[in-house]
Amino acid sequence: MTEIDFNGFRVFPALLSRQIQRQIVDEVSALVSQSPLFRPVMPKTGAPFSVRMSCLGKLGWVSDKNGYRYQDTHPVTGDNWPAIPACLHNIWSEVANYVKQPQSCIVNYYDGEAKMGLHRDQDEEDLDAPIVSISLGDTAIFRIGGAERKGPTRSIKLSSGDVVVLGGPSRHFYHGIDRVLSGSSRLLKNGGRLNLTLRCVT
Ligand code: MD6
Ligand code: FE
Repeated sequence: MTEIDFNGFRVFPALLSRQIQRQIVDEVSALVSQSPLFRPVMPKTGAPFSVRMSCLGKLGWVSDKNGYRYQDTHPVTGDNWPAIPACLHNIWSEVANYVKQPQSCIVNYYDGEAKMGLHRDQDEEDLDAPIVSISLGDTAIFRIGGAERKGPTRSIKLSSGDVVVLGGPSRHFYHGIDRVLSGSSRLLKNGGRLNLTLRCVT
């Protein structure tokens, strides 16, 4: 079922069963313990992000004083990123409607205070491929606008188990997280929200 579908922006509310959500959290938590969450900083200003992040797959996205980019190693450990688990490839196959499989999964963790400013994802070379986003844990207030930063936006609640696809024109739309509703889910042991975004990069 898709509740919202415009310009290739699709929301699949509660696509993932509680059992699958738990399986994903268990598998991703084990991988993130080898490839720990780090706090990126903004290029130029060096201001820290409020989210902490890690990545899975051949390529991971990093942000530091040198800019935004994809690279094949973790910026702190220097190790390659762990592989994307099969359960995430399966979700991509179910909703992405794209010939390739994702090469990268960005793992974002939001504690009570974390949010993410309005941005577009433009560091991928394959700008035709959709991005698939999986929400786990506390509910987030997601904001989506259009191709221009100044245009109108709407806000959508994303709950644990919801899956979003940014495909077609919406692949280039501004979006962000206004805030996370602390304590709204009991999925994650320590609370907070986990967001997984699957991408094709090259
Ligand atoms: C988040 N998501 O849900 C942030 N980017 O925590 C994103 O920034 C995002 O949901 C590209 C495509 C889908 C997304
Ligand atoms: Fe994004």
